[in-house]
Amino acid sequence: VLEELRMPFSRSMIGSFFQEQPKLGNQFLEDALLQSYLRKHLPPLVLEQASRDLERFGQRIVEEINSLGRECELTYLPQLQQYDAWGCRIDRIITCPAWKRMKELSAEEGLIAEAYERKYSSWSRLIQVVKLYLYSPSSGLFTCPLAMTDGAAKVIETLGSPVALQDAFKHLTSRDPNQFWTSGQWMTERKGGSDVAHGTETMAYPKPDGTYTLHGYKWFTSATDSDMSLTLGRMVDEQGHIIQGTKGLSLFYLEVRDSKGQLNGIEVQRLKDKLGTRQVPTAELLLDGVKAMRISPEGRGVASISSMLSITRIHNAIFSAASMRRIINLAREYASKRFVFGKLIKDHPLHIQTMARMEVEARGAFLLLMEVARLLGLEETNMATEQDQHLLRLLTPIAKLYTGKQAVAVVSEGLECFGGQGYMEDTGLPAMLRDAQVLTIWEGTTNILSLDILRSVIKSQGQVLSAFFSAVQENLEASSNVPELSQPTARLLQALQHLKDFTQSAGTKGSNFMELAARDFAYSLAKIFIGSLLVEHAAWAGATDTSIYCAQRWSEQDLCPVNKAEVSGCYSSETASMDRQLVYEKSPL
Ligand code: UCC
Ligand code: FAD
Repeated sequence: VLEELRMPFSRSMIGSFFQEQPKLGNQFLEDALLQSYLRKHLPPLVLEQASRDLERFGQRIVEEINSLGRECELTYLPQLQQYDAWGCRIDRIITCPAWKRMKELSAEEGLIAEAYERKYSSWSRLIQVVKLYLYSPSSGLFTCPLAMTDGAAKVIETLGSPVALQDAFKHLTSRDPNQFWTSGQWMTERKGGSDVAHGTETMAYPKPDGTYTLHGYKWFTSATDSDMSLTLGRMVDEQGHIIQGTKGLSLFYLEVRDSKGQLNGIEVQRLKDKLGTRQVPTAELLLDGVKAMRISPEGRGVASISSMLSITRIHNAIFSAASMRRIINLAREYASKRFVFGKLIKDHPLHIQTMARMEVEARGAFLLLMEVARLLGLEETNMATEQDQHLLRLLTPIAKLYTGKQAVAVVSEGLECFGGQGYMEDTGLPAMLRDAQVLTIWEGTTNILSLDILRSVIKSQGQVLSAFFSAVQENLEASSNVPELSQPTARLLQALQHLKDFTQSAGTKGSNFMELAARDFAYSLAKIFIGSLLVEHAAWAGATDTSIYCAQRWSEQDLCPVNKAEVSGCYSSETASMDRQLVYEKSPL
């Protein structure tokens, strides 16, 4: 009675209603598409073993890893201590204990090792990708150094594991936390992160013992607490001559510290103040006599580091797909707890329509990621056909650019699903949006990757496109016995035909035309390919009705934007000139 008489909001009472918060469940068990994908593709024995490990890992994420991930942003952000008490330059990057624990845990879980041990033959890569997919949103961005570590291991393997790099390879792929190394990837300089060939001012001076010293300034170096790095430098010959452009660049291996723990000719000038990825130390580095080993043939720096770029771009797609999945799963949880206008939000059809649209995007991104991982696994075990190899080359930039953009949109929509709470820092949700924004920038911006797609088409003399057309066709053939899939299949086939027509006519229109079409072309490739994967998955006898529904929804969008834009004359020189006038109206430039 006394309780009833007390006024709410009096003295220490702060109201009686408290919203139940969304809880993180085992992300492996909650992911219906992931489970059905694995059931569809993995051989039974691999499926059994992998599922057991993934379920265990999913639980470890809930019980241990997720809070460590939050700690990486909350405890203290990376700091740079440039001097010790006595004025000596030490350039120590201080990271929090949780960040260090992530490194140990990554080794324990074999997050890199899994892919290189190849215990499950070609499926090892896919299983590693799935583990990283579960881990990413809880990793406190530790997947950033892991991406580069994986990329460095891949470069060494691609170079044929030269003796001088075998030790580094062992460290990068170790399961022993005391032995495990992470790697950096130092490409970007002040003049250019996209145009690396003209932006690289770092000079590499040969020494009599065959090694080099590097002098330059690296403008962005992430996870600078790493043990080693791969970097680009311009070779200086004995007469002091250099070669400008890409032909002057070589690839170098360096260890960040020597055996006494002293920095190897490196000064950390400052840590970057970033919108997101705040847990990751990203530094500007002065290279002043860094001891390094050239690991590519002279002038083959960009070509040699491209195998690292391929891996890190796939990691970018992992983070993108995983961020979408995580925000949807949390929003789904929340919608079953938040009660408004007389019912739970999950019972408001408009809210569920919003979430269903996010779900379609997330499923599409996931299947594209899995396809890239599957193809990579085949390539790494010498089981890839020529078509598989061409397809992998093409799908890697497509997956990076498309899923990165999707992630920003879906995570943003996801925050809105929590109303005002989605904007509150202590929910952890805003960090997801801040972090997602980087996915379209680092590892190549959307435009640069669109141009990379053209590079792959030109270099293969169109073979990557032939592989693409064949693969889409094969994916769609799977649906012939499923009447509910006839309409999406017909739409996708029509879009494919438009794309074929476009590529044929584009061949006669010159490089300026294709450059202007590059982004729409990339989006068309992405939309059609993802659509074909959704259809192929839905046609599987074990798939659910929702898979069919998802393929139907996907196919309702404009699947070939490049076609419509071309018809409207968007890639003509007149349009380019009008674009310029529009953007720079009233500006003196
Ligand atoms: O941002 C960075 C790290 C962030 C932290 C890690 C996060 C990982 C995600 C984790 C999620 C949590 S590191 C910096 C990333 N930077 C970039 O991505 C650079 C973007 N710019 C480009 O991609 C440009 O297109 C360049 C640098 C590749 C352009 O260089 P060039 O030298 O002007 O290009 P060329 O002349 O066309 O190519 C030189 C050679 C050619 O080989 P050859 O001579 O045999 O014909 C190309 O075919 O390199 C080859 N090549 C490639 N090969 C170029 N790109 C590729 C490719 N993608 N694949 C295969
Ligand atoms: P620019 O190349 O100057 O591009 C500016 C704009 O111009 C972009 O929108 C781009 O799309 C557009 N553009 C450029 N060229 C063309 C073209 N030909 N056609 C059409 N559009 C074009 N780099 C590293 O090497 N190592 C790292 O560890 C690293 N970590 C990073 C961490 C963070 C948080 C960030 C934000 C960046 C990091 N980077 C790193 C740098 C990153 O890779 C570059 O910022 C990125 O590649 C873009 O290069 P840029 O900044 O020089 O932009």
